[in-house]
Amino acid sequence: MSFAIRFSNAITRKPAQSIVDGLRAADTGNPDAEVFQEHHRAYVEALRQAGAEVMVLEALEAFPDSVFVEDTALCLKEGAIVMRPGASTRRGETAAMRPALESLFEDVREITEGFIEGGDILVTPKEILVGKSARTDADGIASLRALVADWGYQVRELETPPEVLHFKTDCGLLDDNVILSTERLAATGCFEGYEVILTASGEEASANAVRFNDVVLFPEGFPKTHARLIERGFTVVELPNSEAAKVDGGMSCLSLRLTPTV
Ligand code: CIR
Repeated sequence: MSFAIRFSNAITRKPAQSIVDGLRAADTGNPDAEVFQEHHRAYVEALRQAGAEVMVLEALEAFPDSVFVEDTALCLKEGAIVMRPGASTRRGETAAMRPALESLFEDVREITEGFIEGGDILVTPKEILVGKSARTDADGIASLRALVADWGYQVRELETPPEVLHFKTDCGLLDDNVILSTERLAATGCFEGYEVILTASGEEASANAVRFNDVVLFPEGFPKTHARLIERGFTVVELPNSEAAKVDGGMSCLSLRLTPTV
Protein backbone atom coordinates (compact mmCIF):
# COMPACT_ATOMS: atom_id res chain seq x y z
CA MET A 1 0.00 0.00 0.00
CA SER A 2 1.62 3.27 -1.09
CA PHE A 3 1.51 6.81 0.29
CA ALA A 4 -1.34 7.54 -2.16
CA ILE A 5 -3.81 5.47 -0.12
CA ARG A 6 -2.09 5.02 3.26
CA PHE A 7 -2.72 7.91 5.66
CA SER A 8 -2.47 8.65 9.37
CA ASN A 9 -4.37 11.93 9.63
CA ALA A 10 -7.16 13.93 8.08
CA ILE A 11 -8.26 17.54 8.24
CA THR A 12 -11.96 18.42 7.99
CA ARG A 13 -14.03 21.52 8.63
CA LYS A 14 -17.57 21.59 10.03
CA PRO A 15 -20.22 22.75 7.56
CA ALA A 16 -21.31 26.36 8.03
CA GLN A 17 -24.96 27.44 8.23
CA SER A 18 -24.08 29.49 5.14
CA ILE A 19 -23.76 26.24 3.16
CA VAL A 20 -27.19 27.21 1.73
CA ASP A 21 -25.25 29.81 -0.30
CA GLY A 22 -22.75 27.22 -1.56
CA LEU A 23 -21.79 27.20 -5.22
CA ARG A 24 -23.56 24.70 -7.47
CA ALA A 25 -23.90 24.01 -11.18
CA ALA A 26 -27.61 23.19 -11.03
CA ASP A 27 -30.15 24.13 -8.39
CA THR A 28 -31.74 21.05 -6.84
CA GLY A 29 -32.67 22.84 -3.61
CA ASN A 30 -30.62 24.08 -0.68
CA PRO A 31 -28.75 21.68 1.56
CA ASP A 32 -30.22 21.36 5.05
CA ALA A 33 -27.45 22.60 7.33
CA GLU A 34 -28.52 20.42 10.28
CA VAL A 35 -28.68 17.25 8.20
CA PHE A 36 -25.34 18.16 6.65
CA GLN A 37 -23.85 18.39 10.18
CA GLU A 38 -25.06 14.85 10.87
CA HIS A 39 -23.62 13.55 7.62
CA HIS A 40 -20.36 15.30 8.39
CA ARG A 41 -20.16 13.68 11.82
CA ALA A 42 -20.66 10.28 10.18
CA TYR A 43 -17.91 11.07 7.69
CA VAL A 44 -15.47 12.07 10.44
CA GLU A 45 -16.34 8.92 12.38
CA ALA A 46 -15.71 6.78 9.29
CA LEU A 47 -12.27 8.37 8.90
CA ARG A 48 -11.52 7.60 12.56
CA GLN A 49 -12.67 4.01 12.12
CA ALA A 50 -10.33 3.79 9.14
CA GLY A 51 -7.41 4.75 11.37
CA ALA A 52 -7.24 8.52 11.04
CA GLU A 53 -6.48 11.07 13.67
CA VAL A 54 -8.96 13.69 12.50
CA MET A 55 -8.61 17.44 13.00
CA VAL A 56 -12.09 19.00 12.87
CA LEU A 57 -11.82 22.73 12.23
CA GLU A 58 -14.59 25.13 13.20
CA ALA A 59 -17.10 26.27 10.58
CA LEU A 60 -16.30 29.43 8.64
CA GLU A 61 -19.57 31.30 8.06
CA ALA A 62 -17.92 33.80 5.72
CA PHE A 63 -17.10 30.98 3.31
CA PRO A 64 -20.16 28.87 2.40
CA ASP A 65 -18.10 26.19 0.63
CA SER A 66 -15.38 25.92 3.29
CA VAL A 67 -16.54 22.43 4.36
CA PHE A 68 -14.94 21.24 1.11
CA VAL A 69 -11.42 21.50 2.50
CA GLU A 70 -9.86 19.35 -0.19
CA ASP A 71 -9.85 22.29 -2.57
CA THR A 72 -7.59 24.40 -0.35
CA ALA A 73 -4.44 22.28 -0.29
CA LEU A 74 -2.52 19.30 -1.62
CA CYS A 75 -0.87 17.18 1.05
CA LEU A 76 2.07 14.98 0.08
CA LYS A 77 4.43 12.99 2.23
CA GLU A 78 7.14 15.67 1.90
CA GLY A 79 4.94 18.67 2.67
CA ALA A 80 1.82 20.61 1.78
CA ILE A 81 0.98 22.99 -1.04
CA VAL A 82 -1.60 25.70 -0.41
CA MET A 83 -3.85 26.03 -3.47
CA ARG A 84 -5.17 29.13 -5.24
CA PRO A 85 -8.88 28.48 -5.87
CA GLY A 86 -10.34 29.58 -9.18
CA ALA A 87 -13.66 30.37 -7.50
CA SER A 88 -13.32 33.94 -6.19
CA THR A 89 -15.73 33.28 -3.29
CA ARG A 90 -13.43 30.48 -2.10
CA ARG A 91 -10.07 32.23 -2.30
CA GLY A 92 -10.02 33.28 1.36
CA GLU A 93 -10.38 29.68 2.53
CA THR A 94 -6.71 28.97 1.93
CA ALA A 95 -5.41 31.48 4.49
CA ALA A 96 -7.75 29.91 7.05
CA MET A 97 -6.33 26.46 6.30
CA ARG A 98 -2.66 27.46 6.47
CA PRO A 99 -2.24 27.31 10.30
CA ALA A 100 -3.58 23.75 10.37
CA LEU A 101 -1.14 22.74 7.64
CA GLU A 102 1.73 24.44 9.44
CA SER A 103 0.92 22.50 12.59
CA LEU A 104 1.33 19.22 10.69
CA PHE A 105 3.97 19.92 8.05
CA GLU A 106 7.50 21.24 8.24
CA ASP A 107 7.38 22.34 4.63
CA VAL A 108 4.34 24.37 3.51
CA ARG A 109 4.52 25.91 0.04
CA GLU A 110 1.97 28.05 -1.81
CA ILE A 111 0.72 28.44 -5.37
CA THR A 112 1.22 32.06 -6.38
CA GLU A 113 0.52 31.97 -10.14
CA GLY A 114 -2.70 31.01 -11.91
CA PHE A 115 -5.48 29.02 -10.27
CA ILE A 116 -5.73 25.47 -9.00
CA GLU A 117 -8.14 23.63 -6.67
CA GLY A 118 -7.42 20.32 -4.93
CA GLY A 119 -10.49 18.71 -6.45
CA ASP A 120 -8.72 18.75 -9.80
CA ILE A 121 -5.74 16.77 -8.50
CA LEU A 122 -5.49 12.98 -8.36
CA VAL A 123 -2.31 11.64 -6.75
CA THR A 124 -1.25 8.12 -7.68
CA PRO A 125 1.97 6.38 -6.67
CA LYS A 126 3.60 7.19 -10.00
CA GLU A 127 2.33 10.67 -10.85
CA ILE A 128 0.13 13.63 -10.05
CA LEU A 129 -2.71 14.04 -12.53
CA VAL A 130 -4.27 17.49 -12.77
CA GLY A 131 -7.32 18.33 -14.85
CA LYS A 132 -7.72 21.81 -16.26
CA SER A 133 -11.24 22.97 -15.44
CA ALA A 134 -13.28 26.11 -14.84
CA ARG A 135 -11.35 26.32 -11.52
CA THR A 136 -7.85 25.21 -12.53
CA ASP A 137 -5.75 26.69 -15.33
CA ALA A 138 -2.44 25.95 -17.04
CA ASP A 139 -0.57 28.56 -14.99
CA GLY A 140 -1.77 27.01 -11.74
CA ILE A 141 -0.67 23.57 -12.93
CA ALA A 142 2.74 24.92 -14.00
CA SER A 143 3.11 26.51 -10.59
CA LEU A 144 2.31 23.19 -8.88
CA ARG A 145 4.77 21.37 -11.15
CA ALA A 146 7.55 23.78 -10.15
CA LEU A 147 6.74 23.48 -6.44
CA VAL A 148 6.84 19.66 -6.33
CA ALA A 149 9.75 19.10 -8.75
CA ASP A 150 12.41 18.82 -6.02
CA TRP A 151 10.22 16.24 -4.23
CA GLY A 152 10.48 14.09 -7.35
CA TYR A 153 6.87 14.21 -8.57
CA GLN A 154 5.77 14.10 -12.20
CA VAL A 155 2.76 16.32 -12.91
CA ARG A 156 0.56 15.39 -15.89
CA GLU A 157 -1.82 18.04 -17.22
CA LEU A 158 -5.18 16.78 -18.46
CA GLU A 159 -8.57 18.16 -19.45
CA THR A 160 -11.59 17.82 -17.17
CA PRO A 161 -14.69 17.22 -19.35
CA PRO A 162 -16.40 20.61 -19.84
CA GLU A 163 -19.60 19.81 -17.94
CA VAL A 164 -17.70 18.42 -14.93
CA LEU A 165 -16.82 20.66 -11.94
CA HIS A 166 -13.53 19.06 -10.90
CA PHE A 167 -11.37 16.30 -12.38
CA LYS A 168 -12.00 14.19 -9.27
CA THR A 169 -15.76 14.79 -9.47
CA ASP A 170 -15.48 11.98 -12.02
CA CYS A 171 -12.81 9.70 -10.54
CA GLY A 172 -11.10 8.40 -7.43
CA LEU A 173 -8.06 6.24 -6.63
CA LEU A 174 -9.16 2.85 -5.24
CA ASP A 175 -5.80 1.12 -5.05
CA ASP A 176 -2.25 1.92 -6.11
CA ASN A 177 -3.05 1.21 -9.77
CA VAL A 178 -6.87 1.08 -9.73
CA ILE A 179 -9.10 4.04 -10.54
CA LEU A 180 -12.88 4.38 -10.29
CA SER A 181 -14.01 6.60 -13.16
CA THR A 182 -17.04 7.70 -15.09
CA GLU A 183 -17.20 6.50 -18.64
CA ARG A 184 -17.01 10.06 -19.99
CA LEU A 185 -13.71 10.75 -18.19
CA ALA A 186 -12.13 7.36 -18.90
CA ALA A 187 -13.06 7.81 -22.59
CA THR A 188 -10.60 10.70 -22.80
CA GLY A 189 -7.80 8.12 -22.47
CA CYS A 190 -6.26 9.75 -19.42
CA PHE A 191 -5.97 6.52 -17.39
CA GLU A 192 -3.93 4.43 -19.79
CA GLY A 193 -1.76 2.00 -17.79
CA TYR A 194 -4.20 1.92 -14.87
CA GLU A 195 -6.91 -0.62 -14.15
CA VAL A 196 -10.17 1.31 -14.47
CA ILE A 197 -13.46 0.37 -12.84
CA LEU A 198 -16.30 2.28 -14.46
CA THR A 199 -19.24 3.71 -12.57
CA ALA A 200 -22.53 2.15 -13.68
CA SER A 201 -24.65 4.10 -16.13
CA GLY A 202 -26.72 6.68 -14.23
CA GLU A 203 -24.42 6.42 -11.20
CA GLU A 204 -21.75 8.90 -12.35
CA ALA A 205 -22.11 10.82 -9.09
CA SER A 206 -20.48 7.92 -7.23
CA ALA A 207 -17.09 8.32 -8.93
CA ASN A 208 -15.74 10.65 -6.26
CA ALA A 209 -14.95 7.84 -3.82
CA VAL A 210 -11.99 7.89 -1.44
CA ARG A 211 -9.64 5.09 -0.51
CA PHE A 212 -8.40 5.61 3.06
CA ASN A 213 -6.19 2.78 4.32
CA ASP A 214 -8.21 -0.43 4.12
CA VAL A 215 -11.58 1.01 3.15
CA VAL A 216 -13.27 2.91 0.36
CA LEU A 217 -15.56 5.74 1.51
CA PHE A 218 -18.46 5.67 -0.91
CA PRO A 219 -21.72 7.65 -1.17
CA GLU A 220 -25.04 5.93 -0.43
CA GLY A 221 -27.49 5.31 -3.25
CA PHE A 222 -25.37 3.80 -6.02
CA PRO A 223 -26.00 0.04 -5.75
CA LYS A 224 -24.63 -1.08 -9.11
CA THR A 225 -21.29 0.65 -8.71
CA HIS A 226 -21.16 -0.44 -5.07
CA ALA A 227 -21.58 -4.05 -6.22
CA ARG A 228 -18.72 -3.64 -8.71
CA LEU A 229 -16.39 -2.53 -5.91
CA ILE A 230 -17.41 -5.41 -3.66
CA GLU A 231 -16.95 -7.86 -6.50
CA ARG A 232 -13.43 -6.50 -7.08
CA GLY A 233 -12.61 -7.16 -3.41
CA PHE A 234 -12.85 -3.71 -1.83
CA THR A 235 -14.19 -3.04 1.66
CA VAL A 236 -16.75 -0.30 1.12
CA VAL A 237 -18.09 2.06 3.78
CA GLU A 238 -21.26 3.75 2.57
CA LEU A 239 -21.96 7.26 3.79
CA PRO A 240 -24.89 9.65 3.34
CA ASN A 241 -24.03 12.44 0.92
CA SER A 242 -27.36 13.97 -0.12
CA GLU A 243 -26.70 17.45 1.30
CA ALA A 244 -23.12 17.81 0.03
CA ALA A 245 -24.32 16.60 -3.38
CA LYS A 246 -26.74 19.55 -3.63
CA VAL A 247 -23.68 21.81 -3.73
CA ASP A 248 -21.62 19.48 -5.93
CA GLY A 249 -19.59 17.94 -3.10
CA GLY A 250 -18.58 14.32 -2.61
CA MET A 251 -16.45 12.01 -0.49
CA SER A 252 -13.03 13.39 -1.36
CA CYS A 253 -13.95 17.08 -1.07
CA LEU A 254 -14.69 16.78 2.64
CA SER A 255 -11.16 16.00 3.82
CA LEU A 256 -7.47 16.50 3.37
CA ARG A 257 -5.76 13.16 3.88
CA LEU A 258 -2.15 13.09 4.98
CA THR A 259 0.80 11.80 6.92
CA PRO A 260 2.36 14.58 8.99
CA THR A 261 6.05 15.43 8.86
CA VAL A 262 6.28 17.18 12.24
C1 CIR B 1 -17.76 24.36 -5.16
O1 CIR B 1 -18.43 24.55 -6.19
O2 CIR B 1 -16.62 24.78 -5.03
C2 CIR B 1 -18.37 23.58 -4.03
N1 CIR B 1 -19.77 23.84 -3.99
C3 CIR B 1 -18.13 22.10 -4.22
C4 CIR B 1 -16.68 21.73 -4.12
C5 CIR B 1 -16.43 20.28 -4.29
N2 CIR B 1 -15.06 19.98 -4.10
C6 CIR B 1 -14.41 19.00 -4.69
O3 CIR B 1 -14.94 18.36 -5.59
N3 CIR B 1 -13.14 18.80 -4.35
